[in-house]
Amino acid sequence: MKKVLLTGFGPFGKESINPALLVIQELDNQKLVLNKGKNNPEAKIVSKELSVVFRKTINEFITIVETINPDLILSIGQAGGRMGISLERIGINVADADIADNEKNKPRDELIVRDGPVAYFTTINVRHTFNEIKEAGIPVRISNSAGTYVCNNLIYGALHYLTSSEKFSKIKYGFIHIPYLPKQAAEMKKITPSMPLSLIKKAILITIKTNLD
Ligand code: PCA
Repeated sequence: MKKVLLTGFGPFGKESINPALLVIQELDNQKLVLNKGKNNPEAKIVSKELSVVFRKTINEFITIVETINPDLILSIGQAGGRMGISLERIGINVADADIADNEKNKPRDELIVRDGPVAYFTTINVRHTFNEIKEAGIPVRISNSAGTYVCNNLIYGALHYLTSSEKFSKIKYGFIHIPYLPKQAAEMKKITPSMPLSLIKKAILITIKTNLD
């Protein structure tokens, strides 16, 4: 049976929840039937939380990949204020924070990997995934910037590790930024976009099915 690793971040900044963590917890241990007509589950989800801490998140990621050896990896993070599901296309070699991470690091204009390439593309099929999620009636965009905070740190660090690894270079890696939940948005003074967990969950399952072959 194929293994899908989902990673998600916990709360950070002023937030007390992170929908990324809630959704991966709901999906943990779920089994998937990939092709209609077959009854046996062919993939299993394993979910792991990563720290909202620069560098540490990459080291945790590497340890988890080496333990689990998954076929596909999707990392999930919150992008509060975005209108829908964001399929991230790229991670850049920049760590530049406007708010401190959960261990009070606040890098400014730093490289993630000295002498590393400027950027890495995520390795899931972003366009095909976009089409499938849209087809299911869920608001989705392809995003060309995951920012320069901890999520981008993970994307760049994960892809730098995977692409230069002999053992893991074939593992596909994707990153999905998700909006606030309605209950988070309801607390805000300004009307703010949000998406229910059920739709976020559906978009993640579509992404998995689209990219596992
Ligand atoms: N979102 C932040 C870090 C953790 C998360 O869920 C980001 O977009 O960088």
